Amino acid sequence: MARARGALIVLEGVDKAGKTTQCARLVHALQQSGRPAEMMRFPDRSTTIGQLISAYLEKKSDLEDHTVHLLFSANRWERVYHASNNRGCRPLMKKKLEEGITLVVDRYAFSGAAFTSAKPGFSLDWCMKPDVGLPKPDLVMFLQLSPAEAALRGQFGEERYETSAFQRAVQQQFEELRKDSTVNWQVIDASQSVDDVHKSISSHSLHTVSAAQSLPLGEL
Ligand code: DGP
Repeated sequence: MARARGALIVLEGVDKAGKTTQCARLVHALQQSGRPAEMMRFPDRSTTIGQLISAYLEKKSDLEDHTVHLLFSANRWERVYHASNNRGCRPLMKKKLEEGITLVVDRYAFSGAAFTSAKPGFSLDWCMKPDVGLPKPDLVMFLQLSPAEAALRGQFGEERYETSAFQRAVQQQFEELRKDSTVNWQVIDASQSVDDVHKSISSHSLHTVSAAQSLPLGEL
């Protein structure tokens, strides 16, 4: 009998919403309850494409906006399938899900669309196109935090995009994206304590992990 697949769970939100902390806590909680789980994050700066993105974000290089958008998307695609001619590479997203491992992903295609469409001259529709065909998350939790509250959590760093004005524009684009009812969005109030946010995220995730076992993995 085929093994039940793992769930694809994504956390999205503006910078400082607590995504990385919550992804790590969720993976730990799932593992503690006997459910195999691993964390992934995008951009994955460890690959060749990821290094180009990292240099761009750190403002060590400048790239044309369409070009960098496609690089972010390519960085997701390269982590989806196993590159069979690449010796020693790790089994990737699709294989892990098929092996029954739940993947908890820190940012995905929705960040891609929200961040690029926050720039002048980019439509959400165009921005989603390069990610069409990627595995569709079973659950996308949006950590809701106003840009004003995010700013109180500390200064933005030196990376590109880390300004309050740009983050406000990103937030608006996420609001548009959340209108897509074909995606299982859940909004989580990220202004609560870390423990309360975790409880909320865990409860949505446990439900999703069980439900995903009997559902085929969709495509964006
Ligand atoms: P992080 O490593 O999670 O701090 O993300 C790095 C920055 O890159 C953050 O400001 C969000 C932004 N970002 C993440 N994914 C994408 C994407 O696909 N496209 C664009 N343009 N920006 C992205």
